[in-house]
This record gives sequence, structure tokens and C-alpha cells, in this order.
Amino acid sequence: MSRIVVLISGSGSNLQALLDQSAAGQLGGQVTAVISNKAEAYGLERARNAGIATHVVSNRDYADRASFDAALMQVIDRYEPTLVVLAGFMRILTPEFVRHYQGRMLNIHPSLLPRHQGLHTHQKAIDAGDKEHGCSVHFVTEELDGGPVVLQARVPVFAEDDATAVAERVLVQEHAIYPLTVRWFCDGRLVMQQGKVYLDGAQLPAQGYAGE
Ligand code: NHR
Ligand code: GAR
Repeated sequence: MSRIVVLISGSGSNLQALLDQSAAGQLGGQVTAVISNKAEAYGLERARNAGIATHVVSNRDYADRASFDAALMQVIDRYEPTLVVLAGFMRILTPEFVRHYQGRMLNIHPSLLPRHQGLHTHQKAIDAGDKEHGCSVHFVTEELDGGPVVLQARVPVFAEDDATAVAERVLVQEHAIYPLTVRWFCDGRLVMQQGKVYLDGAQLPAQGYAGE
């Protein structure tokens, strides 16, 4: 059974989607620990309610990114994870950290990458006049929000939408595609090699869909 460590900073609704999938026997792995850089993150309570070990590693307790990441790595590695899942985790990770978990760390980003990298993606989509927006699951690489994409979901953006309305619509889709992707990884169907992603041995994004 795959061991999954989840990193959060906030509400943890994506964590909850993973826990629900796990409780239903549909995750293909078990969440063994949840780590937050914020002590007040509601996701910690979700983890406790599910009987999962929690840790707080506050970036404010460390002088620089390198020492924060080193402390985080020490806690994570106690659990010998097969997979590290970023679920609303808000700190940029150093190249050393990323290399240590290369090929076994996923993130969900609230935009249709490569559009709208970084923060405030929903407002960016509205400001750009996008008619479509969404979310992307990708492997984490040293390049921020630049790792290879595994799966995306799209939603419409309506004229009357504000960022909150769009965020809610996107979040529903995040809760669908993140557990699915994690399951693919746990089942050994999803791998990253030399910066490329393969599902069932075929490189993504798939080429030549029927009808193209
Ligand atoms: N680290 C690396 N190396 N590569 C990625 O692709 C990463 C990453 C760390 C986090 C999540 C990402 C997102 O999905 C993520 C992907 C935080 C920031 C940010 O600017 C940007 C992107 C993401 C997460 N963080 C500020 C910082 O200085 C702090 C912001 C805050 O605390 O509110 O670290 O969006
Ligand atoms: C999600 O929309 C996630 O995509 C986004 O934050 C939200 C977290 O919600 N992630 C980032 O912006 C990463 N910088 P959650 O805590 O309820 O899962």
C-alpha cells in the first residue's frame, strides 16, 4: 500500500477529498501524515478527525528557505512516503527539496497551466477575459508551476463571476481530478521519467485522439 504525505497551508478541502476517497477504499494508498506550515490551518483538524498524524513546520521559525525545507524534509522522511502531495501548500520549495522527491511529488494548481502561473489565478483569468478556466495536476519540478501536467479540468467563466464564484467552481473539479490522479500514481500507472509523464506506458498529453 502506497504511503502518502500531504502538505497543506489552509482549508484542506483537497485533503478531505483524498481522505474521503481513501475511506471508500478508492485511493490505492493511505495518507500517513499531514503537514502544515500554518498552525491554524483547518486541514489539520480534518486530518485529526480522520485519525491521521499531523505536524506543523512553520516557515516563520526558520531563517531562510533552505533551513525550512530541510526541517520539512526531516519530518516527511520519517514516514518514508511513496508520494508527497501538495494540496493548497503555499510555500515555494527549493531545488534541493524538489530533487529529493523528484518523480514522487504532485501539486494541484488552480488554472489551466501553462496559463496563469503563481498566485491569484482566478482574478487573473477574469482580468484576462478568459471564457474558460480550470485546474491542473502536475508533477512538481524545480520550475515553479512548470512541471509536466498530468490531468486538467475546465470550467466556464461567466460575465457576472467574481474570483470567489470562479474559485468555488474550480474547487469542485479539483476534488474530482486530484484523488483520481493520486490513485493512478498509487496503482503504478502514472510515472514521470526525464521530465515526461506516462500513463499506462503512453506519454501524456495523449496524441491523436479519435476524431482528430
Ligand atoms: N515549488 C516548486 N519548486 N515548484 C512548484 O511547481 C511548486 C512549488 C511550491 C508550491 C504550489 C504553487 C501553486 O500551485 C507549489 C508549486 C506558492 C507560491 C508562492 O508564491 C506560488 C505557487 C505555488 C505555491 N508562495 C509565496 C512564497 O514566497 C508565499 C505566498 C503565501 O505565503 O501566501 O513562497 O500555486
Ligand atoms: C486550491 O484551490 C488549490 O488549487 C490552491 O489553493 C486551494 C487550496 O484549497 N492552491 C494554491 O493556490 C497553491 N498555491 P484547499 O486548502 O481547500 O485544498
